[in-house]
Amino acid sequence: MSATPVVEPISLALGAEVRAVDLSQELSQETWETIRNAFHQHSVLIFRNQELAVEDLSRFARAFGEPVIHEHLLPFTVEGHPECMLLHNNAEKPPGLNSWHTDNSGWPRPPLGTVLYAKITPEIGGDTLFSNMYMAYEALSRPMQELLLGLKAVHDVKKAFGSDYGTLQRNLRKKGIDPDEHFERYPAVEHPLVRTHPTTKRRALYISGPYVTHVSGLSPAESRAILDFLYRHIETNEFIYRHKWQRRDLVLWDNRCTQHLAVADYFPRERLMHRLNIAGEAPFLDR
Ligand SMILES: O=C(O)CCC(=O)C(=O)O
Ligand SMILES: [Fe+2]
Repeated sequence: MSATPVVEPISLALGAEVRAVDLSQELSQETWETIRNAFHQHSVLIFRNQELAVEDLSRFARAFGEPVIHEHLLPFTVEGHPECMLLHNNAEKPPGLNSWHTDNSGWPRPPLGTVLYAKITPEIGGDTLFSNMYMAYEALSRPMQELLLGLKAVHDVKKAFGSDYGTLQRNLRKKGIDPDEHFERYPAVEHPLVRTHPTTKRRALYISGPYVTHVSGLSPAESRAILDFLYRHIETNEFIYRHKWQRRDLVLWDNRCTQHLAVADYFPRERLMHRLNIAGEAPFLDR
């Protein structure tokens, strides 16, 4: 029998720490319900000091949905666990991710959530920032909300894995995968700029800088102006929680209503994370 977890908000924007739970153990249905409810309420969950094997991480992810196996990331997964990616940076592999995004928005059905587990953390640096996209939407004026509700953005995997993700490109080439050829197979997709969260039913702003090429139906100048405004808007301090990692932290975030940014400030120190994506559905807007 597991004790009832304690859920404590960790910032006014989003995020809660979940205490008194050991994720290496079998948890009761009630405990999972508490965790799932906390996830929907706080969008980012933090579990400190968890000693977890890859099997434990997979079981955790499965409590929310099916773990995603990414073809292009197979060379960077734990052997025997194609669902568990390795994010490893050190003196030979400088950190590359350094921009706000929501994961894999260039796919028709982006993952609903991501699990990140800290194996090795630099003594200082390597924080991850999270921004609340419900707040970002709700803070807009009514006319701006009305405008965005009628718009869709084009998300393209080829854009994300071009210039913005130079490190991944290089690493793929090292593994014998030609990124241009590989990503040619993925057509660009259109997603609403504002999406309804399928569980909470709340509306959230849905953009992702590395993937978005333009807003459909606008002139290039209009699209640029709206996107520039929104990219600045999501960086509003009041929407943000900044996570300082400790070894054995597990963080789960909701890609449907948050964005995140991994600060690439710790070179040449080492940072190693285990990462899983949880399958999601096509973004939609209920009007
Ligand atoms: O390494 C991090 O803190 C987050 C990296 C990231 O963007 C991700 O895992 O999706
Ligand atoms: Fe990410």
